[in-house]
Amino acid sequence: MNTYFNLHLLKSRFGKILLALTICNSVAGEATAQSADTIVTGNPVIKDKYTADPAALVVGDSVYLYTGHDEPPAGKEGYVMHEWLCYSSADMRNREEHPVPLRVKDFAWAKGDAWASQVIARNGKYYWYVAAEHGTIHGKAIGIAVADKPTGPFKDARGSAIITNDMTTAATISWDDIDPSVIIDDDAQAYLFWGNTKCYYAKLKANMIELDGPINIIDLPSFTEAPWIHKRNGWYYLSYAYKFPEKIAYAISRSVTGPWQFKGILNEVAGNSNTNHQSIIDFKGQSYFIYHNGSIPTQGGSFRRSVCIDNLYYNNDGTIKRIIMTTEGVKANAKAKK
Ligand code: FUB
Repeated sequence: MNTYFNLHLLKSRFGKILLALTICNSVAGEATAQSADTIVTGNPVIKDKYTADPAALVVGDSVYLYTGHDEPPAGKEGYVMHEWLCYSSADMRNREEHPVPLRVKDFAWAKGDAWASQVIARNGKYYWYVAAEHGTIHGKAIGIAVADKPTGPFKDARGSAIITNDMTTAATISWDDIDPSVIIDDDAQAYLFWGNTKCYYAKLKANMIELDGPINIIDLPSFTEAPWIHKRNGWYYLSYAYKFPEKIAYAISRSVTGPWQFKGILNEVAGNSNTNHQSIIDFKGQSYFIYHNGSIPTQGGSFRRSVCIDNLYYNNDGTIKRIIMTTEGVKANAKAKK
């Protein structure tokens, strides 16, 4: 069987570039073609910008998708990231982009690098935990912005970073304080997870912008970065980027503070990208795995990444089936309001 790809760039009468990708399968000389629509709105889900480090938040009937924005100039290989982006979707397949709600320059203490982030809601406010390069304390740091709406506008909630590199000495690298992920447990205690090479966590005060205890370390096999903490049916899930190039692995526990049982690989190396950075949510009866790869032709790659969405399925015992990364992406959620 020969598989080949026809790429058509069509310019609509509204001036938008529409990428119509038709996959044709040739079996014994007979060609069949998938619907172009299936591919146009499939993976990657954002085609007009390079997006990375997805973090999704369910708010009522919508999912807000926050991403980083890869903007390296032609010829440069390295992370060039100045801002975070925000999209919303009612059905996980179609989405709208909102005006840029947060830039790294909105944090006076930061000097660059709008790296991975997560937004979480509490008491009618939206707290955006971000990683950025600190301006005066060597290394990466974690800051928090706050807004009254999921689309912003967001502003620095503290005027300083909550985590700086001098607060974590277990790793000698300067970029171990990245990739924040936050959970509010059933007893209302919030926890911040983060890390690179070491996975850290600490309690947060109810105001969501101050630590409420010591910084702890979780021992996870081949932990690289990108912890994502979520809870479902009595199990806590700590998924993370595993080894390098990154796969995504996960551990489960009956308590947010562990002990954690390693459950193996969840997602394989993503196409054309050495990072994979996942977000996991449930929305209207379906579970989703949101991640990035480097699949936009022809410049896509490890520093020009693209967010993708595929289905995630749990087993009856709470473990998760291996993710199948697809070109088609997810169907429109049938339970979403029209
Ligand atoms: O986007 C910059 C960094 O690359 C993130 O903080 C990591 O998770 C990796 O995706």
